[in-house]
Amino acid sequence: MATANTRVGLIGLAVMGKNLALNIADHGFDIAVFNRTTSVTDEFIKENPITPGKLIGCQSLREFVAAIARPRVVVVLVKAGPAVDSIVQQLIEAGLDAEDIVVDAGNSLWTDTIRREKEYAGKIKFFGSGVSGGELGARFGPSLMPGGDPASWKHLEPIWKAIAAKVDAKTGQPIPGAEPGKPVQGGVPCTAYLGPNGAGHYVKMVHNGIEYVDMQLISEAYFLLRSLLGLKPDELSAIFSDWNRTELDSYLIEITADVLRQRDPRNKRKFLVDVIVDAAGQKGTGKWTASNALDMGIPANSIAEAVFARCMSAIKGERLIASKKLRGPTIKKLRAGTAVIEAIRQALYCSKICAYAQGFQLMREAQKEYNWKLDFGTIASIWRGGCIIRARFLQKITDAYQINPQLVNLLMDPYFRKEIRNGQDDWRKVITLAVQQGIPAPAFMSALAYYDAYRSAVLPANLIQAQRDYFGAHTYERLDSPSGEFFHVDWPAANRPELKV
Ligand code: 2AM
Repeated sequence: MATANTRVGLIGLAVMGKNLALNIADHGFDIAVFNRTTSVTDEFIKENPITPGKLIGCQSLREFVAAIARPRVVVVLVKAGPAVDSIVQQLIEAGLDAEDIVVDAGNSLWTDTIRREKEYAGKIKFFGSGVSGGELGARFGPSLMPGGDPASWKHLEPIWKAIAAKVDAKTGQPIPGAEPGKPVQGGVPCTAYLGPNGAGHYVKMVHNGIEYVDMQLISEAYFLLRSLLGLKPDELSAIFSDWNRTELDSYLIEITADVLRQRDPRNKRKFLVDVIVDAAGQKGTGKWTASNALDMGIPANSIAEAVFARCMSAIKGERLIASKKLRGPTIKKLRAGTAVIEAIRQALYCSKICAYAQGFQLMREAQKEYNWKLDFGTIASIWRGGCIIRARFLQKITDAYQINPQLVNLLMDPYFRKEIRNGQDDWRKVITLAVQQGIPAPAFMSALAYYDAYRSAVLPANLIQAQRDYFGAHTYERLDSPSGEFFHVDWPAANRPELKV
C-alpha cells in the first residue's frame, strides 16, 4: 500500500491519460495512477520503470485516494459523459473530501462542467480543463485551458504550467526540444486560468470549432489546387511546405504537407491520401460549437459550414449516385502558375481570419451569458503552442487583443484589416473560379459571405421584417423613429383593397 505522498493522481490510462501521466512524471511530480481495467495500470507501470517523478500504480480507488497528498489533486481522463459522473461518485465513496480537487481533463460539454461544479460542491471541488494537442501534445506539452474556482487552480497551477507546451515570450514560436525525460526549459507555458466553472471547457470547445474550419479550409485549398491544376499529392505537399513559411505557418499546414507526400504502405506507387475514403468522422465538439452559436444567435457560419461539410462528406453513398445524375460544368484545367497558387493561399488565409473572428465573437457572447471575464489575448496566447490549431498567426491575434482588449471583432483590428485588404481580390477570384468550375468550396464561400455581410451597413433584413409583419403581424422598427418603437401595417388591406369587407 502506497503512502499518502504523491503530489497528484490520474485516472484513465487510455493514450491521452498515459501520456499526460508521463508528462507529469517527467517534470518531477510523483503521481498515482488508476485505470478501471487494472491490467492496463500494471502494463503501464511495467513499461515505464524509471521516471523523474515516481509513477505509483493503484489497483483500487481506495488505494489511489490514500496514495495522494492532501489536498488531493485528481486528474480524470475518462470518456466524456456519464463516465465522469460515475468516477466522481466512486472517488467520493473512496474517500475524497471537500478540500480535494477533481480535474476533468476530458472533452466535456461546458454545461456539464457547470452542473458538476454545483452538484459536487461540499463533497469535492470539481474543476474543468481543456487539453489540446493530441497524443504527442499530452506527452510533451499540450495547450491547457483550465476553468473552475481560483483556489483550486492554485493547487493545479504548478503542475499545469510545468507540463504545458512552451513558447517564446516575444515571438510566440514554440520552443522545441522536449524528449522523454527531458522537459523543455524556459519559455512561457501555454496555459492560464481562464475563468470559473465551465470557462475552460467552453474555450476548448471553441478551439475545436475553429479547428474544424481550419481543417476544412485546408482541404478546400487542396481540392481546388488539385482540381484546377491537376497536381499530384507530392507536388501539393511541396506547395503546403512553401505555405508553411508564410503567414499560414501552422501545425495543420505542416501535417498536411506530411500527409500529402505519404505513400500507400500497400502500394508504394500510390499516395496514401488517394486510397483514404473521403467521408469525415466527427466526435461532436464542432457540432456543439455550431449549435451553441445558433442558441446564442451569433453568426459563426463558417464553423457550422465546416460541420456540415463533414456531414456532406459522410453521405458518400448518396454522393456516388448523385454524381452520375446531377450535371455541372466540366472542369477546365488551368496552367499551374504561381498566380493561381498564390490566389488560393490568399483565399485560405482570408477565410481563416474570418473563422477565428467567428470563434472569438462566440466567446465574447458566451462570457456575457455565463458571467465570465474572458481575456481574449490570453486565450490566443495559450493557443500559440501545444494545441492542434497552433500557428504563427496566433501571435497576431494575441497582439490584436493586447493592443485593444475591447476589440469587438478581429476583422476590425488594423493588422487583420490590412491582411484582408491585400488578399480579398484573390479570395474573390478563387471563389469565382470555384463557382464557374463547379468545385465545392463551402467554407471559403461562407467566410467571404461573413466578411461581406459584416462590412455591410445595410442588409436586406428590412424586407424580411416587412414579410414577417405581413404574414404574422410581427411589427418592425423604422429608420426614422427611435429604436424600440414598433410599427405594424395592415398589409392585406393596404395591398388588396378588395379583401376589405
Ligand atoms: P478502461 O481501460 O477500463 O476501458 C478511455 O475510455 C478511458 O476511460 C479508459 O482508460 C477507460 O478505462 C476509461 N473509462 C471509460 N469509461 C469509464 C467508466 N465508466 N469508469 C471508469 N473508467 C472509464
